[in-house]
Amino acid sequence: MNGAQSLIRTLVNCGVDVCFGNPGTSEMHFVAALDSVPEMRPVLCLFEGVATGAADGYARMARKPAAVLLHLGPGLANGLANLHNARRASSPIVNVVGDHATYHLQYDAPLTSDIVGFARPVSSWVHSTKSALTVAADTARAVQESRAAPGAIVTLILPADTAWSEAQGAAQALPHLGPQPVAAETIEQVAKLLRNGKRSAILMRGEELRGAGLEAAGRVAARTGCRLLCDTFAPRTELGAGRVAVERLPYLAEQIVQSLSTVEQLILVGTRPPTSFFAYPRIPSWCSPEGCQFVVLAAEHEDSTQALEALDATLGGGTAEPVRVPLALPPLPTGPLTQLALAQAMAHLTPEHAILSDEAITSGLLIGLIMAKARPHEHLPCTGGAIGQGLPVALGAAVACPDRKVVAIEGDGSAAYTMQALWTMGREKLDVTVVLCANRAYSILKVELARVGASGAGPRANSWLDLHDPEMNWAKIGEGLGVESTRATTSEEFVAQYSSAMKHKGPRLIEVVL
Ligand SMILES: Cc1ncc(C[n+]2csc(CCOP(=O)(O)OP(=O)(O)O)c2C)c(N)n1
Repeated sequence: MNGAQSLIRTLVNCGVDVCFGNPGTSEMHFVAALDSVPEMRPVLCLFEGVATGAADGYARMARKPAAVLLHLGPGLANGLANLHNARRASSPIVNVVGDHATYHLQYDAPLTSDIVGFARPVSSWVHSTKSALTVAADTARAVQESRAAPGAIVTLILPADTAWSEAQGAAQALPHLGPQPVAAETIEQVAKLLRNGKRSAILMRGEELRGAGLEAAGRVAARTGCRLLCDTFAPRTELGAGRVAVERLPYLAEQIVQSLSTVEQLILVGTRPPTSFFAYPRIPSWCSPEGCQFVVLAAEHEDSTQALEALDATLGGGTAEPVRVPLALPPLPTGPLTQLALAQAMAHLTPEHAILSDEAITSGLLIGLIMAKARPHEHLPCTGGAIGQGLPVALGAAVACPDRKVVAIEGDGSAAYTMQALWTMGREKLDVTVVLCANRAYSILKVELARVGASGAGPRANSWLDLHDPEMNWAKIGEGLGVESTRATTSEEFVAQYSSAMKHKGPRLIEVVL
């Protein structure tokens, strides 16, 4: 067994059996080893930002890491923006970065770079393997670090000679470092606060926004009258009819300020007090009211579901019926294909348990509101503000959940960053429907231009925010990358194309001309 085989076998032993990647010469032994470890599923991506974003989507849905194979420093650098997003999502990812052979580095060959320097800001753990003999142990440690609560990116650098030299077999998984329980005194303290008559809200972001955690939060709210809030870009939320009602914080700072204006106590679960996404002249960055008291019920590495369940029990146990989201399916639209019509059609037609990768930016504002009362589904937003993650996240989610329909709702500007994801969706025959909102503009930046108070913008400035000349033909781009693609210009066309996509399995793209 060589080092590359030892690496892949150890990954599989540790439960990591999907690898998104894009290889080069220094990773050829890794590539060759794929045939000797058939349990590992290799998913080829044509750009590293697709591979890292796919690993993020995979981790958010599978709740375990995928591996990512990257080609030296430049390959890693191409993947950094989506690693940044993944870090903000606390997604576990095992990055394997090939490097020159240890003895070759001294010659400063063209691809030599500071890999550790590229990796450090996005990784909780970086390690460069020194010998094939330690590959197995290093790999098991890497997986353990990435899975440590709440989940993190680790980077394992693998010089080519450690991949091709003789190794000492594979390692087994190390113990899982799960979330820490929250201390009983903390639960008592929060329970006391919730009984003191002040206006309280619980702000959530992580695991507790699903399943038992969400139910417990719903009961706590029903018992105490506190509000339930979640971060604007919480990595994975259960939405739709029947779910415990949670208010999503709005995007704009002044709207957050308005929403929180009456809150006297903010109880934080795996998150921090909300702030403005950007700084703007004359708009506050800090969005909580003056004098608001903050209490941490569970930090990110702690067990938020256990904390909410314990809080519920401390507050009284027994039954309390949470407020739930009612089902409100809008009618199917007819006529012009507006943002409202798009939202109504999607809410009407999207099946139960769908996964929605949301990077529609301005075209998605109504979709968020209207889908929230549609059939139960899960929502994956862009967590770190670096656009170009929606298509890769959809790809990774589809690999993690082959039995569920994945819908990626995309702005055309955002989709252009990582459109190569379409090719992998086609190659892997993934059940993803891409709704491509072609408004031919960076519309949000037109809003931001005004909000930041930038003056003097004329035709040249505005042309930087406009994508009309030339127009990207997304139906042809999708087709060219191996995905069945159509274009919708009216509500009737969109309804026909989207309902067909919802009924059939496999990759589809619908270019929505807005
Ligand atoms: C990596 C990265 N580069 C640039 C930006 C700045 N940016 C934010 S939104 C946006 C345009 C989005 O356009 P589109 O997806 O078409 O959505 P629209 O604004 O038209 O609704 C840009 C360029 C960013 N957020 N991330």
